Amino acid sequence: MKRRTWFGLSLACLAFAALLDPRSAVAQEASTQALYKEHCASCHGADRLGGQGPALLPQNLKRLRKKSALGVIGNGRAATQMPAFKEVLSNAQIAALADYVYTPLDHVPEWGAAQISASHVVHKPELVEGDANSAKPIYDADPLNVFLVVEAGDHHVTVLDGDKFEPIHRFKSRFSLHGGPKYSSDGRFVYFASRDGWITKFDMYRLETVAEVRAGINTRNAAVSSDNRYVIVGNYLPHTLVILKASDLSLLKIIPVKDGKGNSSRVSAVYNAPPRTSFIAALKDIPEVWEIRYDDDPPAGFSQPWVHDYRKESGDAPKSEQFPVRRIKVEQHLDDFFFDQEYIHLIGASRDGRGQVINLDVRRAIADLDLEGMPHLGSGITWRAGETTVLATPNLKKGEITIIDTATWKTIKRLKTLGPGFFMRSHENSRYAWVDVFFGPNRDAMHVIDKETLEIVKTLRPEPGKTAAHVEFDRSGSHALVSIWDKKGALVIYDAKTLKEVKRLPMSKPSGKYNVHNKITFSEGTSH
Ligand code: DHE
Repeated sequence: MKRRTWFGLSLACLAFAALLDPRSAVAQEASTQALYKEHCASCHGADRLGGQGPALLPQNLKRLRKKSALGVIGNGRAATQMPAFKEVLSNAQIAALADYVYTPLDHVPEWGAAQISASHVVHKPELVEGDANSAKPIYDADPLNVFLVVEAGDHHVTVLDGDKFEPIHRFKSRFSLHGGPKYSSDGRFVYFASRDGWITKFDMYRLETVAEVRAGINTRNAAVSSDNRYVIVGNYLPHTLVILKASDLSLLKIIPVKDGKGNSSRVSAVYNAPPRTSFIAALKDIPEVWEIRYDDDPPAGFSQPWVHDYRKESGDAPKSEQFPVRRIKVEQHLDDFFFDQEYIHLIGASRDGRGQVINLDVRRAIADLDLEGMPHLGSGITWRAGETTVLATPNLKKGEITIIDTATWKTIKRLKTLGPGFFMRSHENSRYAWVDVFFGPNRDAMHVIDKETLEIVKTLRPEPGKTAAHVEFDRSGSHALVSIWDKKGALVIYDAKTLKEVKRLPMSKPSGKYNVHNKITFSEGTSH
């Protein structure tokens, strides 16, 4: 008995000494790495950059709380390949793995031409340019009134007939799509971006995935040129803009995002600006906006200054450089931004709520905006109100919609809402604008605003207790589709005039929905 006590004590002392020994932390890390190698690496990549499963880096896991990550490792993830580990691993091992995947890498991983090209797959070579046999869709519905609905709950996309509100097709997407899918100008093809950097080209007529490529490790969004020749991808990790050939997604150019002094930056977002035949990118860590021209000949009135500016700023750039970059210095880093319909003004805000209007032609700020909280300008919309055009933006921190007169850039109304909102929508043919109350106790509410009186005329609660979010109108503006943002969620379709529900389709956390016509015509009521 006595011997056993001594033995127990010695073990306890040894364990305590091990805790104090700095080498034990090293041993702990090595054993966690070994666990990762044994159980996770085959799907998530030996370097945590992702593979068949998503990347396991803090930047990519931002949307997943650590507590939920413990649950996913223990219980697996329904409708995916992710198995449950609670029978195989102890709670301490699961916690160690969760800590490990939330630890930043000690170096910025490389994701250059070799990695991008190695990830590139053309699934349907015969569809790369669109095939002659399928000038029409394989389904019987108006291809311009089709919606894509991204179902974030189980990482699928539904193709929805926008006249009958019936699903035509449903397919598995890459893990965690984010941002709006971007259509080619005729609506035949669509390009999705996932947070892990996968770009997928999908044929809307044949309902097939054409090609895929991983353009970054942590991606913000993608845009497609109006001439359908290029796709540009803005990345957080690494600090690059990547230009792909739109037909087959092969790599054309990587633009390192750096200022003249060698400081690099994440890309806040990149958009196509049709009248300018250029892409516009805002940067998160350098106070600059970049305009990247994609046409072969400089637009009239633009050519000489453009070439001159570019060559002056980037030194030895050859004259024939494709995709020249023109830099616009701004006063603050831009997190979130929006354009007027003419793409002359960029209306941007930093996360601390400072807003400014930048004239892209004269290349400087021309007005400050009177904004508060954290305006979500990326979700802003414009409409004609009386003699002027107004810009309205929801706010991620305050229960208000800020309405700004774009003639004077003055705030003309702060409309109180039941809480901070995320997305706002309207349509040229509708007298109403819809905005969600995404955060707080009233997250199940959806406000409907009269665009003339600038007052809330109705507050809908499509499913009490569940978040109602993100609206998109059909082609004619006669119906508005609302998401119930829940794994056991739904798409609720409203008559846009009577504001009465007409149909409800069960769906798995339908996050965003995107109408082909409204997107390709750059409708003023929707995101671009
Ligand atoms: Fe988004 C679009 C940035 C968090 C759902 N979001 C965008 C776009 C940007 C952006 C720049 C426009 C891209 C495009 O369409 O080309 N989003 C950000 C953020 O900075 C933020 C606040 C933090 C982050 O983690 O990146 C953020 N976004 C979210 C979410 O938490 C949401 C609600 C759920 C999710 O999927 O992650 C979300 N974002 C969306 C959706 C769109 C979007 C559904 C497309 C809106 C549209 O109608 O076009």
